[in-house]
Amino acid sequence: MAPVGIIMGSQSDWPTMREAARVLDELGVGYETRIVSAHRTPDRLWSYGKEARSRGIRVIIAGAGGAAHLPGMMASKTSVPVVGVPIETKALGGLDSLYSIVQMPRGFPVATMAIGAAGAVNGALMAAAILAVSDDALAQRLDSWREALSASVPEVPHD
Ligand code: RP5
Repeated sequence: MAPVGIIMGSQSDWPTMREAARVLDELGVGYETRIVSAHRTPDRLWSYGKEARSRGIRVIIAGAGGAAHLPGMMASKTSVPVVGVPIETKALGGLDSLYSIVQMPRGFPVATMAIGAAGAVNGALMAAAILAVSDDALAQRLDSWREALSASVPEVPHD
């Protein structure tokens, strides 16, 4: 069973969340993808959260936009760590998503990333780092990924 669940509130979130999938592919981390909406499919959210741990999910990356209740609701339903990705929105630029995800009441944390694609990429890296705590081979792959990123940054800007 895949250790990472990438979930999102809508099909429209996939262009952002596929960035997380891409990074997990690069790191050789298995994942599944699901559309789980807190508002439109609450029963699906409930059963996904209830079964996540017993199905072998070890980290959940949850992307949602607007009144973005998915990551927080998921965190209330499972003790599997939830990494939240605020989707950029047309109306409010994703600040609505960010505030909805980051301001969890005490007791039910969501590790909240940056708005948009950067957040999706970092969500995957955070999930990998969590798994790497007990997986030395993955820790090594994560270090190599970071070294490659550093090596790709030129010292001098060019036109
Ligand atoms: C949220 O509503 C989703 O996460 C999505 O970001 C937003 C808009 O969804 P659509 O109307 O595009 O399906 O639940």
